[in-house]
Amino acid sequence: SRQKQMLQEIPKAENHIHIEGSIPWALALELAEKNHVKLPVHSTEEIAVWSQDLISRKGLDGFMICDRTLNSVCLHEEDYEAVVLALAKEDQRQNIIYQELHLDYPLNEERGIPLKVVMEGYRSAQKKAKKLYGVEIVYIAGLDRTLSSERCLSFVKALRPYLDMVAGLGMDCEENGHPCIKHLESYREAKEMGLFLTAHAGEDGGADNIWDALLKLDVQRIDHGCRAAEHPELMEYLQEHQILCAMCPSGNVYSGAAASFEAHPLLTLLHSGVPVSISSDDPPYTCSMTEELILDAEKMGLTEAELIQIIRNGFAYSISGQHLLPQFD
Ligand code: ES4
Ligand code: ZN
Repeated sequence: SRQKQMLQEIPKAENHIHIEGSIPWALALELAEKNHVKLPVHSTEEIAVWSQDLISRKGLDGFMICDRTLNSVCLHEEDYEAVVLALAKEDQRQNIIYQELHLDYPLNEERGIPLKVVMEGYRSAQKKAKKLYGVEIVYIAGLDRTLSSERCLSFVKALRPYLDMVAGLGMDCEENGHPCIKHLESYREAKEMGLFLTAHAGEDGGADNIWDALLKLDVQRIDHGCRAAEHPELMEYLQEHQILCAMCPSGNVYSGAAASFEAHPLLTLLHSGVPVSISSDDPPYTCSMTEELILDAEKMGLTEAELIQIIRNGFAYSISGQHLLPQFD
């Protein structure tokens, strides 16, 4: 239809996607073979069945098992580069011209991979993505919130040599039992380093966790923020302070954070004046950003004006993509 074509062709900015959760399945299998890494799955068909089962039974924790398992195929600098370049090539196909990628180094650290290996691979891909595909990639360092505050803080400190490529700090992985406040020190340090601050909150956890992220960690953005829709005061704060909620409806439905697309809180937030944008989170498990927009438009009944507003927000509230707005308009 005409609307589908518009969503396909319009320049887009994606604010919320995780590298480790976005490794194309065929590439993951290829890297597993090259690096002699044993996986519990051996074909894209098996990965589809295995991941759907985990996510439907365990929600967000199931997503994280998939992320951690498939990411284990990355061992060398060129593997990390290949993953991000594959994402950038796909961006070009969808006309995503600017993308903010969460990189969760700690998922690699667990397997003994040095920070330098991961970061140099990602740095090289960032440069090539611009040259080869015209895609501007901005990295957000993600804290695996399940790790100790000490380990997260030392990760933040270790980012100093990479401030030319990393623009923000985020916090992700399993939310239940790991409130934002646990990583207050990391956020203090990151703020001092001049990093943009965001955190996943209000997906698995409650509104209190969103308040803590805003008032104690001083974040400039909330990833997801679903639970805010149940609290008028919180929505008013987000509206007043123009805090973007970078939402991923498919991910929320699959993880159980939202009961259905129809019951997803995005429209409530949008109608309360909260800036929201739409992203894919982990596209192999959810869908591409373009498919996400098409699906949400259909299921939530988003108008064309609302869709344009949401897509525009991706640039307007981005870390450093505001200069691309004229290209969008
Ligand atoms: C993630 Cl909280 C969350 N959701 C989906 N994918 C992820 N990767 C890392 N954290
Ligand atoms: Zn996420």
